Amino acid sequence: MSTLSPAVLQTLEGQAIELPSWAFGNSGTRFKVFTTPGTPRDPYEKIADAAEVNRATALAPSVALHIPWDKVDSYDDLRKHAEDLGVALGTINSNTFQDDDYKFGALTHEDAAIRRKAIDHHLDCIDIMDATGSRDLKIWLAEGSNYPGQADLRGRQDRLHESLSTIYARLTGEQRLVLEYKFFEPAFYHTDVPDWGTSYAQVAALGDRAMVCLDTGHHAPGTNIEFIVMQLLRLGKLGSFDFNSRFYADDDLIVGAADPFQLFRILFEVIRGGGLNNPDVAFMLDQCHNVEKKIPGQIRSVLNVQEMTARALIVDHDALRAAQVSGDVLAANAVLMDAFYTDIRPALAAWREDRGLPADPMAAYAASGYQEKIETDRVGGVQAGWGA
Ligand code: PSV
Ligand code: MN
Ligand code: MN
Repeated sequence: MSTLSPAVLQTLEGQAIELPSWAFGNSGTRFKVFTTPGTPRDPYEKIADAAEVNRATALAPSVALHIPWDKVDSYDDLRKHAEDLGVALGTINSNTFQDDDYKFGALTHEDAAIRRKAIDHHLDCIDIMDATGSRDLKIWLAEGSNYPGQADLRGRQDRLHESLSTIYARLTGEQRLVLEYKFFEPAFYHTDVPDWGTSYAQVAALGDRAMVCLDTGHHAPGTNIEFIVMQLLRLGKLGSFDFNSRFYADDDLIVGAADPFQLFRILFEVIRGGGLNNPDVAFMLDQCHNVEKKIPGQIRSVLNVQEMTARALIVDHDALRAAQVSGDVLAANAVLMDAFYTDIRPALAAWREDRGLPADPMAAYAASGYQEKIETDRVGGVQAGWGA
């Protein structure tokens, strides 16, 4: 059995992966939303479910909220509820993609009144951050156009800068703005923040507390995502990850399910760039569980990240460097592949037990009775927000 060194275990102990509240709501495709028994009926229940993931794994100490999907009367009260369950409220995600006014844009809109409305929504989100104690405001924009000529690409970029500057100016203390990019969808011809370069250019123009969010599902097929990770870390602008996996488009499937090797390569570059226990880099899931149970889906996800992190941590760096420097291509590749192919699951299970955690968090959750209880107690759970 492969063993993990004390240094590796210490690094793993510091790992924290934020869960998205919307992963616990019902979700689906544009064809059908399948409801899952036991689905939370309000943000309080979503947080309770997220706390179960943390209880089973000790990997998920915070929960991201999405506004207005997670609107409540008192965020102080929601914060206390989370703290009572041993978790914190994390990133606040804005939403400018479900309002008729935003059909032709929000922060980029030609009409100053609509831009103002979208900016005000973000300022409301920052008010919420003040109450929840959240550090990050995450902005993903559904803005773009479908036909060449439909929109003035340059003007929209300029207006985006202006709008983001107004939002950024409202941040205080440690608060940050993270700007997510996505290459297409819902717009198909052009998207206003389609790639890391555009996100980087926009946040660099704002200041030190504006960073890029990299969602692993938001790239064209074949994109070398780990190269982008390396570059953003090198530039000091990688603010956060949205982890998920994809086969085709923005599938939002369980991270590490479609391509565990890609996840390994990404985490290897995170470690190489000093990003793993760097507080400037937030690790988050951005997933939906359309056909599987949601809580075990989230447990599986954080375990996948932990497992690939452990494999990336056992790469023999000295051997790798020696092979790289001497130009031994195959030896260098073999060093990386040796780590990737090492089954560290038994070692991780033993380590969990040492720390008083279940060796098999999936089995422990299944045996806990929580799923049966929520399926009995909760009737009429809510949708994650898409189409709600
Ligand atoms: C839409 O693509 C999206 O999946 C983005 O990745 C956001 O992070 C998420 O929705 C929540 O707004
Ligand atoms: Mn995302
Ligand atoms: Mn997405």
